[in-house]
Amino acid sequence: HGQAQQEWHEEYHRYDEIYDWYKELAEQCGERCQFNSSIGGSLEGRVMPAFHVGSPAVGKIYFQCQIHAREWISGATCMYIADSLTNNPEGLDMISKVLDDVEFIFVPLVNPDGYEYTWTGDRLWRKNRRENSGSACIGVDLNRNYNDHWNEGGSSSNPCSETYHGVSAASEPETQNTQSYFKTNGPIIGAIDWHSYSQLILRPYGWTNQDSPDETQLKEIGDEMSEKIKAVFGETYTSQKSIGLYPTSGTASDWFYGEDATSTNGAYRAAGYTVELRDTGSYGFLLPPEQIIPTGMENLEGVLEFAERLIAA
Ligand code: ING
Ligand code: ZN
Repeated sequence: HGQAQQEWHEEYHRYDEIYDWYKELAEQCGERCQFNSSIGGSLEGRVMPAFHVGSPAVGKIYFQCQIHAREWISGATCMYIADSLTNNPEGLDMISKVLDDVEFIFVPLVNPDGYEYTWTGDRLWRKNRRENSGSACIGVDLNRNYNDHWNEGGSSSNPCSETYHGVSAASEPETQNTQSYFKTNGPIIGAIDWHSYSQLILRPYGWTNQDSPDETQLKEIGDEMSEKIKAVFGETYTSQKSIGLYPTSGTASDWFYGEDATSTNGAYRAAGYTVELRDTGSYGFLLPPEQIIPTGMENLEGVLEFAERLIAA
């Protein structure tokens, strides 16, 4: 371990390699970890794995990664965080304590078809690879396809749009697989959908300007994560309400949170966030691999703060 893992986090990797990496991480970890080889298949038939580490004495925290194909730092950061939690290379007390209370669930490859396409076709592809009937344009934006206020603004009904919301709520297998895995593993106390770029910590809601019923607490958690992240290398991740960036609906993080008894997430009011990773625009989606480890290091501190706040809540 050690050196080999360090090198792993100095490059981006293909779908197959990432799948195998999580499988091995779980194998060498033993009974504290679990590898689920498939939570379901993508449109093109690629399996979507899940990785678990820790014990759920207090609760479960769910992370999903790479929902947007071109945001490579999302998947890379999830691997850095999964590795650090599992192997705790610095022997941090904080990590072993958190793992006694919390089970972390990673769905590392939410959009496997789109991700592979960024390696083989178009590096800046965002959506999945749905062939839309009646249109020559490909793809549904999975982060407008969740079953929470679907098609209520900030998404598009044009299949050619980057924010095309699909034919119906949760029409896409990748959306269905993540929704059902989240519910099967419920109740989830907190969840983060990892994106790039802009360095933001976004809390509910995206679909309305109203504060969520948990605004005070969710703001506090976001603000604290932002501080912890800044303390590592001085990077600013702005903590704000999601709609403050722009209105959206049908997003994963609003669905994680839900908002009332009619919510479909089966885990009423999980603390749901979207984190936008590095950078603020110099490289954008094309973040150099040298920034994987620093991005991972600062966000590991954010994650530990997130977990501790939720444990204390
Ligand atoms: N940005 C997110 C997007 O899906 C977002 C921002 C997510 C806003 C969730 C509100 C809620 O548009 C990127 N870069 O994908
Ligand atoms: Zn994104």
